[in-house]
Order: sequence, then structure tokens, then C-alpha cells
Amino acid sequence: MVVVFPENWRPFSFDASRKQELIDEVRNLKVTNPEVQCLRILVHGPVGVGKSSFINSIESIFRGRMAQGALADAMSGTSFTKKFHSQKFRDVKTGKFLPFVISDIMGLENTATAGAHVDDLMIALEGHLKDGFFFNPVGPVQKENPNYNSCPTLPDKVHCLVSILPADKIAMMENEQVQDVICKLREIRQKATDLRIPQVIVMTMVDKACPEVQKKLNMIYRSKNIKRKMQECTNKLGVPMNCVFPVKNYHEEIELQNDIDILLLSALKNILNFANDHVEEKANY
Ligand SMILES: Nc1nc2c(ncn2[C@@H]2O[C@H](COP(=O)(O)OP(=O)(O)O)[C@@H](O)[C@H]2O)c(=O)[nH]1
Ligand SMILES: [Mg+2]
Repeated sequence: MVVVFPENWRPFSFDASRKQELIDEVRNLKVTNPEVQCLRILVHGPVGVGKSSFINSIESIFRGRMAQGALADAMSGTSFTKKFHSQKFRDVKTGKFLPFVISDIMGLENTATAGAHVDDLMIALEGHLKDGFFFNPVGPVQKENPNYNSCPTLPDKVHCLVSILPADKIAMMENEQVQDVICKLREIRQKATDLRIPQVIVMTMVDKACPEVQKKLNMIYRSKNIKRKMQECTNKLGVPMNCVFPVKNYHEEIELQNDIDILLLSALKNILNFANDHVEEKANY
């Protein structure tokens, strides 16, 4: 059975020079609304799908070496701690922070707290959570918490919502428990749509979903498996195909690799452009 297309179905280049071009595009990004200094990206999704690894992988690319800021932080709390944290990214070339942060609400994916997930995410989307906000694991968000921002302005709000889904398990996401997760993801997506926040899907674990891609990552846009998995993602969440970005996160490697970086950077560049479009649109109101 032929498992690959003869050509890329999505035009894409893995040329050696591409990584530098993409890094420069991200590095030179100018937020077009002067009110906003830093674009805010919120990642969410079921447990174990690669959210922390995605953030760590981006950090690694800009540090020029493996890094695990998001993971280290995620493990530092007690088991029921849910803390809001925005990861900054230092650019090894300039020594400065890049003009974006990525947040991941730690611990929210636990089934015990799943009920709180949707409300907490909605509040995060609207920019009510300052860094270091601790959730009460059982009750509603405490508005008297010093890290609760009761009057968020555009710079505090989320500018792009990223749903992370795993390529290898997306087809299995039919059983009841997972169906529940998908319903929640859809509910959050609807809220983001109401707020006109752009949304993308980052599809991780592509190496586990296709043996050809596991052998050579640059086969990604020739793989029939991967295309099918991406279509399943769009069907599940209703995000269009051109907003689905397949990536492989760093998980076992100890050195950076061009092909891994190019896919991640391409996803990041698009996410940042959508976020920038959003803050620009808000400036015109
Ligand atoms: N093969 C593979 N494993 C991955 C990938 N992304 C993450 N992982 C692994 O999947 C597990 C869960 O990842 P993690 O980032 O902790 O997921 P989170 O719970 O969503 O934050 C870890 O063991 C990672 O090393 C990927 O793209 N491919
Ligand atoms: Mg995590």
C-alpha cells in the first residue's frame, strides 16, 4: 500500500536556509498595535499531549540548546496546585526576551478538576489571570486573589488560542471520556470565537502516527496518514485545515535538528501572525 503522495500536498520547504529565515521572521516581528508589547498565546488540550514539550521545544530553538523551563516549572507545585504561568523566551543572539509569551494552565487537565477547566480557561482567555495566580482546586476562581486582574486590558488578554492534539491518539478520541474532553475543547473554542480570538491546532506526536515520518520528518507533507490525522483534527474541533500545524516536539533528542525546528518555527510564525492580526484589529475599534 502506498502511504505517501508523490509530492508535498502542502507546499513547504525544509531547505537548510529555512530555519534561519524563520528565526529571523520571529525575531524581527513587530507587534503592530503600540498598546501591546507582548503577544499572549494560550495553549490547552488533554493531559500528556505534549503541551509542555511544545513550549520547551520553542525555548530550546531560541536558546540554541535543549531547555525545559515549562516542564521544570510544571513539576514544582504540589499535586493539586494549579498555577498560571507565562513562559518567556530569551533569544540567545540578542540576550533579550522575544515579544511573545506562551501560557499553559498547569494541572487543569486532571479529570478530578476537569469541571473547573472550562471556566478557568474562559477567565484566562479574558486576561483575568496574572502570572503566579493559584487556583482553588475545588471552588470557583477567587476574585479577591491578588493575582486576579479584575479589569484586564488588551495587553493582558489572550491573542491566540492553541489547541494541542496528538496525531497518534486523535482517532481513538471517540470513547466517552475523551468525547467529554472534545466537548470541552469545543466549548472553549466557541468562547474564543465570541471574543474574536484566533485559534489554531498544533498536532503533536507525528512521529508516532506515521512510520515514514518517524524515519524522515521531511516526509510530513507527503504522508497520507498525517493528512488524514489533520483532517480528523479539523473535524473534531471545526478549525480549518490551514490552521492545523503538525509538529514533532523534542522528547528524546539531545541536539537540535533542523527539520524539527523548521516545522515548529513555521507553526510559531503563523500563530504569532494570527495573534498580531488580532491585536491590530482591536486597535482599529
Ligand atoms: N514521540 C513523541 N513524544 C512526544 C512528543 N511531544 C511530547 N512527547 C512526549 O509525550 C509525553 C507528554 O508530554 P508533555 O509535554 O509532558 O505533555 P502535557 O501533559 O500536554 O504537557 C512526554 O513523555 C513527552 O516526552 C512528540 O511530538 N513525539
Ligand atoms: Mg504539561
